[in-house]
Amino acid sequence: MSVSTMHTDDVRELLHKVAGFDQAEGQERVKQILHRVMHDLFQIVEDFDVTPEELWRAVYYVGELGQSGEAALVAPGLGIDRYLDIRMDAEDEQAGRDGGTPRTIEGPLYVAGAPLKDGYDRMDDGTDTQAETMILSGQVTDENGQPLPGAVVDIWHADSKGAYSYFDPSQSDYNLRRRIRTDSDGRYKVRSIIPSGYGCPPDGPTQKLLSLVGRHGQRPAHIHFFISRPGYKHLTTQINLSDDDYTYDDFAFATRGELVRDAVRIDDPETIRANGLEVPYKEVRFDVQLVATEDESLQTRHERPRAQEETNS
Ligand code: MBD
Ligand code: FE
Repeated sequence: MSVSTMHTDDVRELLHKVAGFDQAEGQERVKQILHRVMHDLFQIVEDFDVTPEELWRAVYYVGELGQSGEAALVAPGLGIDRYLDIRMDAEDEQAGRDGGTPRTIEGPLYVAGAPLKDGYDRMDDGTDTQAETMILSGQVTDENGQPLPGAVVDIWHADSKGAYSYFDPSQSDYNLRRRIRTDSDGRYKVRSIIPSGYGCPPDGPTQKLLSLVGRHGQRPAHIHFFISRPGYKHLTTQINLSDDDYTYDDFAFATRGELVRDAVRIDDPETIRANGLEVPYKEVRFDVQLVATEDESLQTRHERPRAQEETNS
């Protein structure tokens, strides 16, 4: 049965009151956006003849999503994070501050306040015996290739099971999370382990929705970065390792061609010893170019809820 009620006075008045348009209190911007959201939701119900059963299932899905703590996980799966990047890229281009290393999404698994070291540190606590050793290094420069000393490279990644410390309480505090201040030559270096890709919890609401549209919930092996220095645009990015089944098939849409890196196996005994290691390891290089800006609001990461980060909102 298909009926048309969107243009009736009843629905118009209902939406007007739902959005608080008849109230003096409240925020105008919220009213306008909520009005549009509810109007468009009702329009979808009309256009697709959504049944009460379907609509209630969706309402309870939202509840389930909140209870599971997966709201910020389904978001990248629905392209929200990628869409915001597309917008910020377009804004940068319009303002003439594009260029430098490309941004890509932050994801929901950052933890603020990782140990801060000069030039080098080891990121893993040595307990992940499945994992291959990784030496990750690079140089931070401006767009002309001038080295940038004193930049903070904030790095986080998963273990060999694809799990992140803090969210995986079995890992030690700040395992696989470090901040490295670049040396006088703009360089940073860490010893860590090669991460595995991430998979959404198979029984959670995110995977449930993805499966309903025939999608998987896998990310390739990747390493996250925040890179900042006064006078330069804050950069949120990641590298995705090549040779992963999902390198170009990421459920979170974070892969960008310029951000794919090989993990190169090093088994030459002299090189191994020169790096203070005893066994073969994999080397990953990631050089970063920052874009200069005088706008201080662009020099720090934008606000969002983050673990262990104080927010004012
Ligand atoms: C991750 O590790 C991640 O980076 C994103 C974007 C989503 C889920 C898990
Ligand atoms: Fe991640």
